Amino acid sequence: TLLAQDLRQAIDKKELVLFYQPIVNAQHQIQGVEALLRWLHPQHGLVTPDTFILLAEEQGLIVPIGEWVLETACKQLAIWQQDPKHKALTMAVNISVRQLNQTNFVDMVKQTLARTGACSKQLMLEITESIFQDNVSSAIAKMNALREEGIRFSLDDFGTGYSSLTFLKRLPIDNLKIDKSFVDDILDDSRSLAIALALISLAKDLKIQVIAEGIETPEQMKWLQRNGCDFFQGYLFSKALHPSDLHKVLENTA
Ligand code: G
Ligand code: G
Ligand code: MN
Ligand code: NA
Repeated sequence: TLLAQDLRQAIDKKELVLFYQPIVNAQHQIQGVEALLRWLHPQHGLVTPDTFILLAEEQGLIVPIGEWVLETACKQLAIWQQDPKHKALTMAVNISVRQLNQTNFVDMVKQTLARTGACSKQLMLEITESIFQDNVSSAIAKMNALREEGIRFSLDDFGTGYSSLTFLKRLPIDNLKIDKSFVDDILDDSRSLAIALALISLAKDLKIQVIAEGIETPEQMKWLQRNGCDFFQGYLFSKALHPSDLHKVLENTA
């Protein structure tokens, strides 16, 4: 079992690692990456976040861990920006609702950008529908403050949570990420297909770009592309990679 005490020390012991999953356009060119956290645990090996993010949230550790994630991702972004081949890449970072609820969230993000020298226009913050359970107005105010700085927002895991279309209309987001659970079924299940089509059409009407996640087959890719998705992410292109492996991929494709 994973222990809170160990997680508390994981940052200092440098056991946390950010992996990066490429996000591609319709021509399969890498436009950016999503940062995905891993814990290189001394006993359990590489642990994925679905098993420890909840622990981190319960223990109040998601705030310091989230700050480490943002800092690390922005440092990587700043390095790419020095390189003519990679300077257009975007960096997407998952933000827990508990982080967004911190009163200093806006300042923390601005300070991290200033400290690392990363360009705000290439940072995307991914939030989930769980923000609808809390103070939505306050979340929207923070999002607007950060969007004034050039930062963009994506709504992640869309369709799996509690959001209503009314909220979607109010939310200042730039991208909608269609959840893997819909992508899995589009070719076999007429209901998933109908929902995916409705989401894409709604996003278009709201002038929001659509990123499809969890794409595993060329058939899924073809369908999503034909039906108006803008960006694509999934094992068909690449899993999340260790920074050194991502570096090799970028060098070979740019
Ligand atoms: O990386 P996947 O492979 O295992 O991620 C599992 C879940 O953990 C996803 O829901 C993803 O959004 C979440 N996650 C990954 N990295 C981070 C992170 O840095 N912060 C937060 N809050 N969630 C993350
Ligand atoms: O919730 P969020 O969308 O942030 O989490 C992304 C999660 O989905 C990560 O755990 C990531 O490793 C996983 N993932 C990304 N692409 C694929 C895919 O094509 N297939 C599967 N099974 N998982 C994927
Ligand atoms: Mn995500
Ligand atoms: Na998702």
